[in-house]
Amino acid sequence: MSAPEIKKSILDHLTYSIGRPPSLASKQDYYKALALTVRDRLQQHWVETVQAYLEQDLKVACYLSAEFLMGPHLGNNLLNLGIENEVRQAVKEMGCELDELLAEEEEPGLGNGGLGRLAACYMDSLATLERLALGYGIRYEFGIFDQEIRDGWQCEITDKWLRSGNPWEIAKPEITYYVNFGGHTEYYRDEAGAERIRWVPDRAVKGMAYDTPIQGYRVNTCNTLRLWSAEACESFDFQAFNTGDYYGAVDDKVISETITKVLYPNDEPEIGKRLRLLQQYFFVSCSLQDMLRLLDAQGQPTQRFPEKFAVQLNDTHPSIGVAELMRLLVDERRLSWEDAWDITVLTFGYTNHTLLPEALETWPLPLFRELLPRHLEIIYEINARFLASVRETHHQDDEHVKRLSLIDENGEKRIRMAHLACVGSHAINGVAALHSELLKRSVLKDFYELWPERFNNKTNGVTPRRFMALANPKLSELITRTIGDGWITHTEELRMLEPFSEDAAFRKEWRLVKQSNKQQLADYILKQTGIELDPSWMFDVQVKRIHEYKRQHLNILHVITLYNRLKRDPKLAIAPRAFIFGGKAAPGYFIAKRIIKLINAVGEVVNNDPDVNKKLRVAFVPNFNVQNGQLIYPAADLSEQISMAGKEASGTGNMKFTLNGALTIGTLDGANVEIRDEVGEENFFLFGLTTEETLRLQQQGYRPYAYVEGNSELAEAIRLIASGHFSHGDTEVFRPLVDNLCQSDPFLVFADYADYIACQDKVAGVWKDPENWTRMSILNTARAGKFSSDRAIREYCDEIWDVRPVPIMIKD
Ligand code: 26R
Repeated sequence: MSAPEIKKSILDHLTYSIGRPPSLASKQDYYKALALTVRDRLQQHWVETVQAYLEQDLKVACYLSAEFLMGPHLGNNLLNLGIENEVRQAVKEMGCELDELLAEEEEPGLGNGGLGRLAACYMDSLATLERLALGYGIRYEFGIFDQEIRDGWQCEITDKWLRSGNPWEIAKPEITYYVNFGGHTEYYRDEAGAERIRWVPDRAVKGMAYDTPIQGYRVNTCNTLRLWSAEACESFDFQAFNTGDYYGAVDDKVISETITKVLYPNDEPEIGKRLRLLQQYFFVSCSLQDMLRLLDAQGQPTQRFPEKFAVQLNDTHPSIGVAELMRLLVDERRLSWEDAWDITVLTFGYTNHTLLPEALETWPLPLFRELLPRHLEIIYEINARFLASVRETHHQDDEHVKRLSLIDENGEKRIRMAHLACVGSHAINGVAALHSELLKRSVLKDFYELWPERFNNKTNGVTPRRFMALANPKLSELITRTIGDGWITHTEELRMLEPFSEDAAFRKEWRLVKQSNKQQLADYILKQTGIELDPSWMFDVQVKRIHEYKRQHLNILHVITLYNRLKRDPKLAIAPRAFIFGGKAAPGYFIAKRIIKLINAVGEVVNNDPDVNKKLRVAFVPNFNVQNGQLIYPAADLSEQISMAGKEASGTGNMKFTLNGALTIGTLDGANVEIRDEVGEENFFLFGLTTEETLRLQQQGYRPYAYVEGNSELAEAIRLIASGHFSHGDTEVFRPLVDNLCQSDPFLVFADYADYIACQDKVAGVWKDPENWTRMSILNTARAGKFSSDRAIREYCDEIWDVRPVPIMIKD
């Protein structure tokens, strides 16, 4: 692919695909023409990959996820194809800057946070490791909302990511499936006279596939992300139309198309949201039907399903798949229950992503019966057989059996989706070593005792392509110049950087890169917020969803503490710091929204007070997403990973920061534990209670106010918030937050405050010695290789899925 060829292709697309002469084409037109040019290159790999799959007897990894937070495609595809320089040259000759065209892309934000981004990283690694894979999900018309900050408050704006079209997807109108809802079930006799059950639904929706190519890094493998969009079966209800009810006639269309309208912006369950259950069943049914069709297309018998597909459930959101596969096999393909069940359990694996008991999905039984009456029966049958075997072979008492049941009978009856996922899967994993241990001890204890062999750990990882090579080109160039470019696909090679931490010239270059990344972020923040940051200051960063358990308020208490120290003694020598926050709150999460307001309120006071603003600044980056994340991670000096121990399943932002050379201040939570093990305790700022200590403290009866009474700096900080100091005298706005902390403090902010502040003081001390800080920074990057999603995906492929590499040959 030479620059002239690329140029010609772009011009052709302008004319033939977009229909604009170059003289009239806008930046968006050029972006689209370029995207189509790149897509053409992917297409060849794509066709060959599908071909290989159809011709050879291969197993495919199917990743079922309600969320895929892909981020912009163009830059990543240029990187993976290795044609960035040629493209830059080509567009320059047409009077465009590549960076401007890259900025034209609306990022597909089809996810909330960690879980959706993990799915995207895994798709990248699967293709790069040349494993055949299909990502199955939902093509939401509106992804995660755009966040604006007005007067310090979060405002949610609809994410119209498709408004200018999407050049990366290809609609496949021939790949459609019917998905039924509602109605009832009945007995009937089949041709052989056997009594069977059938589902007589009262509504159907059509699901149509939209495919997006997922190109591996410098390989020919190009996998598919297949997202389902709901359409009405018939665009008109002719019955209603003929009886004169014109508007009633389009009603069904309107209802069915709402199924894939919008991503639920919660990472907390909103009890019993009917549309969410519809979404889950819709995409899972389409996906399983698609797999069966692929099996048929290859002339394979149904029995071979588990040899052809490994289906991973990304949390419980797709776990209805267990019942749906049973229905497809027993009702539609007429397999015996026993055969169908063997296939199902061999097929599925289940990944758990949260320990928060309130986040474990359950569905009210009446809702389930109304929408999926046949699935409810199937779940009853699975449950009956499961509990009978438990009673028989494990001699469990009634209490135990109740705890294991797929139905929660305490109060209003509900289906426990995590239990369905466990029973229907041969492998169950957590996403960090600590998390997997805690799963076995807490929420899934009873299942662990039943089937210890099903439990395993798969520590999360992130793709070094997007989050280093693409996001941090300067650091990547320095690393590659020093140790070669093997690290991009073999991150363990980053270890070769270790000796360079003792090389003063290398350290200087390392610092210059960080400095330049910080300047870029400062420019962005100035443009977005009007807040000026000095890139020579320490950039202390916390970006992630806003959640009480993640404790952004602990961070802001540190800011207030420093503010108070400086107000008391304006000459106090403290290392200047910019506190950078970013993240979205679920629109209905009252406390989280107030935490955002508090951060901005403290920022307003700090940034405008000449006594302190030469040493402290606070910025809240609006609309944290994949795109600006790529600017933020490379610019951080300090990464805040301060969740209450035992609450963060893994975290993946923590890994992105470490790979980019930030030092971490963190608790022993999630993957922080493993990050510290890898980089060395001397290169990690640890504070806070351990999981065991938090449990003990809460058992003993935690009294948060005692910590306020025992710590004058904490008392002063809380008093200041309550007094209206940061809210123009308004003593109401932060009252719910202050009361919550003083009275219950469910995530032990106060209990960890003193240790956090002491640790931050240590951070400030280390920062004073830039050579040492740089040394530590280099060692963090050098030892972060474990946290590549390539390592994680290799483990999934080898230990759960049995999916082997398949090099794709390109035939000319
Ligand atoms: C029930 C439903 C509304 C729901 C509950 C919980 C939806 C979403 C969630 C959030 C969970 C599943 C989640 O995103 N977990 C995150 O997964 C990441 C990837 O494994 C982890 O890094 C992160 O620690 C964890 O919070």
